[in-house]
Amino acid sequence: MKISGQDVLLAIDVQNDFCTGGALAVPGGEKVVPAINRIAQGFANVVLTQDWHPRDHVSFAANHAARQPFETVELDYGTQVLWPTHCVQGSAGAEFHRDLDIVGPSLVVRKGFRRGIDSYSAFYENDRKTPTGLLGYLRERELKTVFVAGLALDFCVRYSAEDARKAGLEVVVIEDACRGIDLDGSVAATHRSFKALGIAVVGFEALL
Ligand code: VGL
Ligand code: ZN
Repeated sequence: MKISGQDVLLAIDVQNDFCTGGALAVPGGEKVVPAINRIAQGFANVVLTQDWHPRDHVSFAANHAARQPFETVELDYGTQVLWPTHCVQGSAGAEFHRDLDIVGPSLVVRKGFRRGIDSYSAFYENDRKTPTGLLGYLRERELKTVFVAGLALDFCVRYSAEDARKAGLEVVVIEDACRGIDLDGSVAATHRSFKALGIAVVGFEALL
């Protein structure tokens, strides 16, 4: 697979809190870092996302009376998983993993920064309609194929890949440059969804 100037690498939430020792550690999360570093060298266009929550964020179990992490609540925009407090704005947990080595031009999209709404996708908040602006950025730059990697496969990678595909972009998920949380079969559901939507899944060596 040859990478062109119309391709963009979208590296999702490669942050300390999603790596071993972090507040919402994804098993093996840090293992995506060397793969993403390698792949990124081949791209002229890279977009990073950064989960970026205020401390009183609605997605944190600690902000709901008598609720535990990984339970769900019904909010005005739909069902929301309650998470351990993670990626608090300005905290060490919200920083990119120290070994993430993206050089050259790149755009950072911060998401989940409004207290009352979560944002898994790089494109839309969890009401599924408030845009982050990334789609406009890709369109204006005439970027047509989005290669997605990062954390977590079954949440922010999944939602980002699905939204890109639904917007008419070609989407390739780099499976071994992702790791999943896997709540109630969410990794298997993610693979079924990718198949149904025509989202390609490859290993990172296919891009070298
Ligand atoms: C994520 C849960 C909560 C993710 C972010 O990056 O997949 N998951 N916030
Ligand atoms: Zn989050």
